[in-house]
Amino acid sequence: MLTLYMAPGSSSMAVHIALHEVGQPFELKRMSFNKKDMKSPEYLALNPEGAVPLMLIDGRPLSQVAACLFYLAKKYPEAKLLPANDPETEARAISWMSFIASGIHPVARLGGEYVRNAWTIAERKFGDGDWALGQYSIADIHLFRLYWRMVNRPNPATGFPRMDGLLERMMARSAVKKTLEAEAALGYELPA
Ligand SMILES: N[C@@H](CCC(=O)N[C@@H](CS)C(=O)NCC(=O)O)C(=O)O
Repeated sequence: MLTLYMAPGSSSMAVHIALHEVGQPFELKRMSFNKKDMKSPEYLALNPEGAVPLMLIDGRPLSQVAACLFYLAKKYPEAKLLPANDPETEARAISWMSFIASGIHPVARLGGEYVRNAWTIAERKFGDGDWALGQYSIADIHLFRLYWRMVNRPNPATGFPRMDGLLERMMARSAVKKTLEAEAALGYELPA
């Protein structure tokens, strides 16, 4: 059984999308920033990082967006979230997800030039294709979540046509629609 500890609109949204993509049954545990759920002793015992996402795989905790996405893509190859048996493409997925986690996510709240620089790098790295790795993958899911969040903040940075194209292609996917509907119904409670 798969269980996702999540807060609507936050980093956990990427894992929520991937869970819909793989089509496996899962349950959600809704966490609240306002109630400081991620810092409760019970949760810290499960995830000492004090953050979402956390996925339980038959009760065993797995943290970090990149790790959860990688697990789902490898465990359920029929969902085609990573090309099978291709070490170079897998490495490119890790390159993207490492950059997203270390180069885009940490600057998201700083705004201004920090955000603009991060998305300028992403725009260049993305190239002219439809998807980060040439075909749809977990890298697109991870990238989409951050870009979706950025464009939904007040005064978003603009001028990233490749990221706008990715946003549009992602919003057309049924897994993304289901995730956005479910998370909106739970209610957003995001930090500034
Ligand atoms: N590098 C982590 C980042 C996770 C993270 O920062 N999660 C935020 C939500 S976007 C969180 O849960 N913060 C806890 C808090 O603010 O109390 C990942 O990729 O999973």
